Amino acid sequence: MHGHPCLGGNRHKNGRVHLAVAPRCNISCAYCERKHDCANESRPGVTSRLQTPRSALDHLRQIMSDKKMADIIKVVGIAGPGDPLANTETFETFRLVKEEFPQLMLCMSTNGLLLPDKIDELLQLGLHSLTVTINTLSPEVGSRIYRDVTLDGVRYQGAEGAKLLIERQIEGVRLASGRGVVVKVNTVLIPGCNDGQVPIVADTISRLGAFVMNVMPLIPCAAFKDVVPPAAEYLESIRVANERIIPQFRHCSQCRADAFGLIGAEES
Ligand code: CLF
Ligand code: SF4
Repeated sequence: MHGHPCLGGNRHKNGRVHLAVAPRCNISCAYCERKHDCANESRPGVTSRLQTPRSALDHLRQIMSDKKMADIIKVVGIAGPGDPLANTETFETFRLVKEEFPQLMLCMSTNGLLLPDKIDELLQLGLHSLTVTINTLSPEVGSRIYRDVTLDGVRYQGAEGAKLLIERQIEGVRLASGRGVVVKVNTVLIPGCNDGQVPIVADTISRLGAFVMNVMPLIPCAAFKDVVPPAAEYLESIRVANERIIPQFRHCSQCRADAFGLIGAEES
């Protein structure tokens, strides 16, 4: 995918910069501790230094002034520490980056709640690729994963909140894929909670036009701190079982919201 390290480009050669400009979130996942990076795309347990859009641009300039890094970096991603779409700074940052570094692909990771409302703006900014974290399509299962969901100033809880989130995630993936954005779906595998949901999510996102699925192991945290994370063999068996439905991504390193360089050779 034109050098995108998470979407089939050579990840030993091509890298990304994450700009940590998005602190706020509009949902509450049971595996998230808000003082950490978004667990849907970034590794919890490390607190990022927040950047303003201007300081993020300065940071990117500094990285790109290094000849070696400038050759490596192909993608600028916003992946937290909260949900990018819940922060106006995300849009301002993309605008600044696109103006100065038009050759870099813009990428974003979101819980999807605001995606149907924001897709036009993202397309205008030239968004190339998008990750949406979808852990379940069942409001009942979702009520165990999402403690609350806030939309237009109203807080929804339990299955009602989960249903609202799921409907908007599906609509967002449909709209984005249909309009040419490369969509990856992350599913956090939470043993004993959403195992049975993975093939249902895989089937639905495949029909909606998603490009690849990334089944990620739960990192036990917050309300799920005592859940035993999936063993590597179990995770691999889930990926193999769903590979027939949609391609599976296997090289995710659950990056920090401020990581840069080659994936797996972390700098931040
Ligand atoms: Fe960043 Fe994510 Fe874009 Fe990649 S990361 S916003 S799609 S540029 Fe990649 Fe990192 Fe895994 Fe994400 S290895 S956590 S999948
Ligand atoms: Fe935390 Fe990310 Fe979930 Fe928001 S979407 S609650 S930041 S894990």
